[in-house]
Amino acid sequence: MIDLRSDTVTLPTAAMREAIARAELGDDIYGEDPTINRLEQGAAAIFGREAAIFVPSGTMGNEIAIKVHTHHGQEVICEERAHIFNYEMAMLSAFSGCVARPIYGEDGVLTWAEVKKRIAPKIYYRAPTGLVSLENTHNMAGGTAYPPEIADEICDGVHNAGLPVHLDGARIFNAAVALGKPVAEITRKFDSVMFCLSKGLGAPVGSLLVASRGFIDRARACRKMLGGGMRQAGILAAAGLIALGKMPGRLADDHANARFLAEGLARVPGIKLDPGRVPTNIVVFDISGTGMTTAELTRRLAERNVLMNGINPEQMRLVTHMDVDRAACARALAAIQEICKSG
Ligand code: TLP
Repeated sequence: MIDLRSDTVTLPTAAMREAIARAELGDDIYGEDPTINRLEQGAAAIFGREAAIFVPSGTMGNEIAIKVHTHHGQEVICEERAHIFNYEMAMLSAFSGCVARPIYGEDGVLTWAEVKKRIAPKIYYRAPTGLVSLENTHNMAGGTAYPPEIADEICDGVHNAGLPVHLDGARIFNAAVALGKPVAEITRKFDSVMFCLSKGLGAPVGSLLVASRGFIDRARACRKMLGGGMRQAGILAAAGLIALGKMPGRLADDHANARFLAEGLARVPGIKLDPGRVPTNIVVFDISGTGMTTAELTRRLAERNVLMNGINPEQMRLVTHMDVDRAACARALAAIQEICKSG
């Protein structure tokens, strides 16, 4: 199987499995798991922050951040294809009591000019804005990376309006590689950053939320509310330490493979995409011109041992990662070419 459904499907490396077996453990609810403590301190240092907290998933990291930043009855500004709005089970309402104020951004990238217009005026009959949340890279817009000056300008503007900014940086290391800048630099103006170890970095489980010490103390209580307090989870953090320390360096290979696939797909009749707009490891492409729905293409690809998903009836998404090499990408491309040729 060539599995291009997501970079979440990666399996732990041999080094990760070995580290899991040897991990020093303790009860993290008492703050006594040395491996988790090392991971949290390491993450905080890499991002130039005071503190970090290990959470089971990116979803939990984002939702804890929203909870800490907001009050019930507020609005959260985000891009309309954002993960927090579309794929987190309406938790920003269910858990934090907020509503989303979604805005469309070209390539998923918002600008201060657009955000500024949507910050609620301070009038007693308008729900106040509580938070602005950005996503970098933007998953469903095709793995796009925020130009740092645009993200910085949004952060400055939002802060001047007296509000915080959260970053869903599930794939922030992909953005850093694409931009050629360290994660600390491209995230420095955000009040909180969530990033995932379990995507391109290849760990089996886990994400981190980094922020100020006071914020992380409050996040720890919210994590417990959600049942996310884990005990000897150092076995997960051990793999996470390898993901954080060793894996960012290989993401450029995934980006090159995604670009290779995008260039090939752009030549298939009926498929629409601009390969120049594929900066990282995600390719979103329109197949409406092939006469197939994404459900049909997904099924026919699976018959050829290639897995990828539709994000709606017209758009497919594929994601490259460490468990698909260039040869596997070439085979996946050939399968699509064959299906589209045979009609
Ligand atoms: N994304 C998954 C699916 O949920 C769509 C994927 O396959 O890409 N933020 C972003 C930007 C994400 O892409 C994801 C996962 C998350 C948050 C949530 O992370 P997890 O799956 O660990 O809860």
